[in-house]
Amino acid sequence: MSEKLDLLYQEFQQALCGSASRAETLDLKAGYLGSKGKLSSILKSLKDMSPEERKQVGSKSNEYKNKIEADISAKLQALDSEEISKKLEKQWVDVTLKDSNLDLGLNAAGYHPVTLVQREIEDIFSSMGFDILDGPHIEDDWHNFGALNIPSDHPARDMQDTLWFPDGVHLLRTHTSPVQVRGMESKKPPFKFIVPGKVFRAERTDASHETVFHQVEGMMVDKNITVSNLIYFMKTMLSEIFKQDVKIQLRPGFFPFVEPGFELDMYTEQLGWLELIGCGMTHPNVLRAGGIDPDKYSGFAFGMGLDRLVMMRYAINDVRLIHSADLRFISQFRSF
Ligand code: FA5
Repeated sequence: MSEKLDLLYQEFQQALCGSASRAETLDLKAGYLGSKGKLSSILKSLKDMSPEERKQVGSKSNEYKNKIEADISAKLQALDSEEISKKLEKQWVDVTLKDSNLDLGLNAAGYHPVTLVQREIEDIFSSMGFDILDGPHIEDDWHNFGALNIPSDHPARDMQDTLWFPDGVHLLRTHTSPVQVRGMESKKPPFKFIVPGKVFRAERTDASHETVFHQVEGMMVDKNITVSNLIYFMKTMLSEIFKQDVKIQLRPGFFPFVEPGFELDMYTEQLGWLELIGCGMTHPNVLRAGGIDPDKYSGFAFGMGLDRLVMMRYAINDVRLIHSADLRFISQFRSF
């Protein structure tokens, strides 16, 4: 029996040598150590042996069992590292390799025109003491509508075609105005801030309408703020951006969160009058929703179409070019 065990181990070693995969190796293990395995059946037959033989065969079988286990795990390790080296051979990357034709966005195209104008606006407003805030793209009903004096049954909700999440509470913000509410929640008056960012509407696109576009919100709250403060900041910003005295007009405009409310249009030779900014004096209900006493403080707010401003600045005649990711378009702004 002792010789039979030696032979069994030799046979195992040969088979292990020929095993080329993890699966084969594990099969082999089962063939020897599994419940119906070759070594296991010898161990099972111990009960029919004489006490002397049982002792001898028992201890030898255990010795081989341990050896087989050790051999198997060494083999599995060897197979693993072989596989890793094979992968490394196939998938190596030369990190020092330079491809002079690689079209890196920054070198080839410069910054996106929206980024360029956004940065200018941020500079202009920070030089006038405004903070720059950010807010989430996924908003809730309260911040996008409720706190802005637009209750759930208000027809003004239909002015902006909203992309809702299935829970009926969350939505992709339709304007940057919810950050007015977040600003009021986090600051104590007096304060003034702007909020540049992306907004989303389920709109049909045309030359001046996109579904994803950019706005810059602004809000100023202090004692005795009036419409003349609003006009001053709007004119200063536009004159800085266009490097000239700009022609603007204010028309009455309805936004539930301001009273009075205005549409501000701007004129250029190429594009004529273009509706650019919604603005007005912050409605007392909105100040209250933000925890501010409207009897003590007043404020103005504005929401500007950044893409439209970019269009005027660079005489771009179709807003859809802005998100086209077309390098022929984007690379024209490299010099700014
Ligand atoms: C608003 O979104 C208000 N939240 C603005 C506001 C803020 C008013 C604070 C008062 C106080 P409106 O839907 O008009 O308003 O959009 C504001 C600006 O975004 C527009 O003047 C226009 O320049 C731009 N805009 C609107 N829809 C689109 C669109 N589909 N594509 C590109 N620009 C757009």
